[in-house]
Formats: sequence, structure tokens, C-alpha cells
Amino acid sequence: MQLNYIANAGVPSSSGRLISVIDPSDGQPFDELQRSNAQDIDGAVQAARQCLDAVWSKLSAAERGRLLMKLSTKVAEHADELALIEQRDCGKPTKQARADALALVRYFEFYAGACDKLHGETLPYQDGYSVFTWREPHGVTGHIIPWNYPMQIFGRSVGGALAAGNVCVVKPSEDACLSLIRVAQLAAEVGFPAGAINIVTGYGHEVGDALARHDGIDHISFTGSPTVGTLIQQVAAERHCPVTLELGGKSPQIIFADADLDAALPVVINAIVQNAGQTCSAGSRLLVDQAIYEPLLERLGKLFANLRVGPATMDLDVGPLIRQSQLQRVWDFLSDAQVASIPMVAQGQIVEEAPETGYYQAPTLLRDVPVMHRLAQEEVFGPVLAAMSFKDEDHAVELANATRFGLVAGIWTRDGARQFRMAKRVESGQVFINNYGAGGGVELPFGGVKSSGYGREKGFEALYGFTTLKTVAIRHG
Ligand code: TXE
Repeated sequence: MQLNYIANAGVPSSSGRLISVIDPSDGQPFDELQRSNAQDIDGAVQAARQCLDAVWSKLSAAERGRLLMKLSTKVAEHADELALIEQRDCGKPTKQARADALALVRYFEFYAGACDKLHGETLPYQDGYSVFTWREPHGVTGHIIPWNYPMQIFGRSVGGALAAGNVCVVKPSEDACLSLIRVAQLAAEVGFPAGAINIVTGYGHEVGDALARHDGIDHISFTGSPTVGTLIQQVAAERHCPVTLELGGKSPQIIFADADLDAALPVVINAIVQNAGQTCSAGSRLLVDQAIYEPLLERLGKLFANLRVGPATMDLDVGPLIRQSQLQRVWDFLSDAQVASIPMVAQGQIVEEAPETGYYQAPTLLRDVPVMHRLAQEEVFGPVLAAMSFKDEDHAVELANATRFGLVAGIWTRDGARQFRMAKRVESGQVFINNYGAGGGVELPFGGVKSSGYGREKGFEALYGFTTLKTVAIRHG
């Protein structure tokens, strides 16, 4: 049984209630976690505040950096253990679970080095004045984390917040949070003071809501669905608490006739099947120059048909989805596709070893998806790729921008001038040209435009979001 982790100690919820932890590979429970409530959040916020006032705010930036670096090293030492935890909890194939653990190592390393590089400015002003700015932490930051990449999202969110001088109360997803409890324990082992990192588990509408409403939370970082993001924003607005929202996308992969298809196609496939398509930046729309639409779909269809789906430990191309309701969500999209007579080009295969009680979906390539159909508009969050063709560059831009999202875009062309034009015209927080999220992108600011949210995490830019700016004007003499 898992406990909350508050002030460097395992703590049961005051509710006395538990939630079963399910293995998505077989649908069976294998652990239990605390079903926490508002009282538990209150305890965590108090612990965090005490830590901030008594210890954390007294550390120099370099000392915070050293702690984060120690944590990075510790996580690296425990990478295999953490990957195994994440694998069972989320249903991630081994390669993915390991990549996530190593990304966490890298986030802490990056933010360790960033702590003492964050500074204000001096500003020109009237004669007889000196004016400068300080970057100050918000104080106690709240982090509501989803189940698709617990370790990675913890790294980018909590890593940045700690580096900027905040202390953190984390509400991981009820569907996957075991790795984060372990990381908080490792942080205590390397010397993080009690209260710097607090983990409170439970349901979103109970404990997540309590976190968002708590007066002692000075900033909220949320990654999840647009529906809940809206709720968080409304709740936060009542007490003017700043929020960073990352609400997913419907990201296009745009392939022009001059693209290097040998390079593009494996990346296009990975961008939709990685983590079984449960990725905010999944490349879920494929926009293809009509001149190469047919041959490209034929090639891609063959590759899709070869994809294999099975239990996480088999380490195939695709693992299970997180839970039954996510699987049902994907089925609903696919049955809508059938009703609308959207042609299916190809589907991968679920292996025989996959238990019937697991949450498996074969990767599916659909073609000629009408731009306004929900398959081209809404996040499926499963391994389903919606292809459509475009006539020319203007048409490609029109299709790319025809959703309410704008998180990531991939553009594939050898034409340098077009690369720039497209990068400028596509409405998106990130644009990748002739690659898609190469190397994980810990260093690259990440976040959306339009309904994909606002604020940036990852990279140095995140530190601006996790701080507030104080302007100091001194009149001399
Ligand atoms: O998300 P929720 P769900 C999208 C994706 C997916 C859909 C639904 O399209 O299919 O959302 O997933 C907490 N107050 N993304 O239902 O509910 C919840 O406990 C405060 C995209 O799992 O938004 C969890 O910790 N918190 C996304 C977190 O919010 C609340 C990743 C996300 O869960 C809450 C996940 C409330 N009232 C889903 N209700 C991405 N951007 O990567 C829930 N939560």
C-alpha cells in the first residue's frame, strides 16, 4: 500500500480510504494508494510553507542547484527501478519507460545547472535613480500531473519550480503515480528538506480540486484535459492565482512532395504510436501533398500493418492504453469513423499473448478524414492517425490551423524558404522541421497556443513562469 509523501514521511490519508492501482497490461489490481481529501492537501501545504520559510528560502541558488544535481544522480542510479515502476503503472513498453526515467534524470540535471543563472536586470530610468528587477519564486506551487508521462511531467514541472526557489505540492493522477512517490523518497535521501516536495494522491475532483482552491497555493501548473483545465482556471481566477495550462493538441505532420520520406515515415509513425498515442504532442493528423498522397499512404499502410501491440513487458511497438474508459474513448472515435465512412488504410496487430482483460488498441491509419470531423478536431489519445491531402502550401496552412489546438507541428520539406514560411504561418507552440521532438527536448520551451493552453514549461523559459518579477527603484541621496 502506498502512502502520501508529506514532509519527507509516508502519511496515510485522513479519509482512511484507498484507491486500487490497476496494471493496464492485464487490467488487474496490484497495489493501493491513498484516496486523499482537502484536509490532506492542507497538511501538505502547511508542510511546504514551513519548509519555504524556515529552510528553502534561505538556501542560495547554487545550493538548490547542488541538491537538484544530487537528485539527478540518484534518479540515474535508480533509473531501472523507476522504469519498472512506471512500466507496470502506465503500461509502457520497456524502451519507453527507460526513456522516461532518463528524461527525469536530464530534467533535474538541466534545472540544477539553471538555478544560479536566473537573474533580473538593471533598467535605465530617470537621473538620480537606480532601478533593477528581482526574479522571486511564487512560494508554494501546486502541480496537477496526468498519467501519460508521470516522471517526465514531474521533471519539467517540479524541476523548474524548485530551481526557481519554490516548494511543491504535487497531485499526481489516480491512474499512475507510483514512480513519483518513489522519486520524492529519493529526494529526501539526497537531502531535500522536509516539505520541499510533497505528494498527495487521490481523485481529481476531490484532492485536485482542493489543491486548486487552497489559498496557500501561489501558482498552479496543470497538464491534462481541456475540460479540467478550464475548471482549474476558473477556480484559480477566484483568488487570482496564476496558472500554467498544458491541455494537449491535435498536432499536424505536414509532408510536402519534396520531403525525405525515408526519414519522415518512421518519425511520423513513432509520433502517433509512442505511449500508445497517449501523448499531448502526438502527431495525430497527417497532412500530405496530393502529389504523393497515394504512394505515401501505401507505404505507410504497410508499416502500420507491421506494428505489434502487447503487454508492456514484451516491449513491442505499442503497449496498452491506461484504462478501460480510454480504450472506450478510442473505440467511440473509430465507430464514428465507420458511421462517416472514413476509409481505414491499415491496422497493426494485437499479439496473442495480450490478456483479454488488458486495454489494447491496434494502431489505426485512416484516410480522407474530413477536416471538420471530430477525428481531425479532437484529441483521440490513442494510436489513431487521421490522414488528409492538401493542394498547395496555402491549403496545408489552412488545414494545419483548422483546429482549436496549437501545441506542436511537424513540417517535412527540403525547400529552405518554405521551411521558414511554414514555421511562421503554422499556429503552434513548437514547430519541428524535418524532425519531430528529436532528443526529448528538455531544453526546448514547451506549451501551446489557442486551446492547447498557455505558459511554457521545459527549458530555461519555464523559470520565468515559476517566478514573479519585482521591480525595485532607488532614488539616491
Ligand atoms: O484527464 P484529466 P483524463 C486529455 C486526453 C485524454 C483526456 C481525458 O485527451 O483522453 O484528457 O483524460 C486531475 N480538479 N489529456 O480524464 O481528468 C486528474 O486527477 C483538479 C491530455 O485522465 O484532465 C489528473 O491528475 N484536478 C493530457 C489530471 O487532472 C483534476 C494528459 C488530468 O486528468 C480534476 C491527460 C478537478 N476537477 C489527459 N479532475 C496532456 N495534455 O498531456 C481531474 N483532475
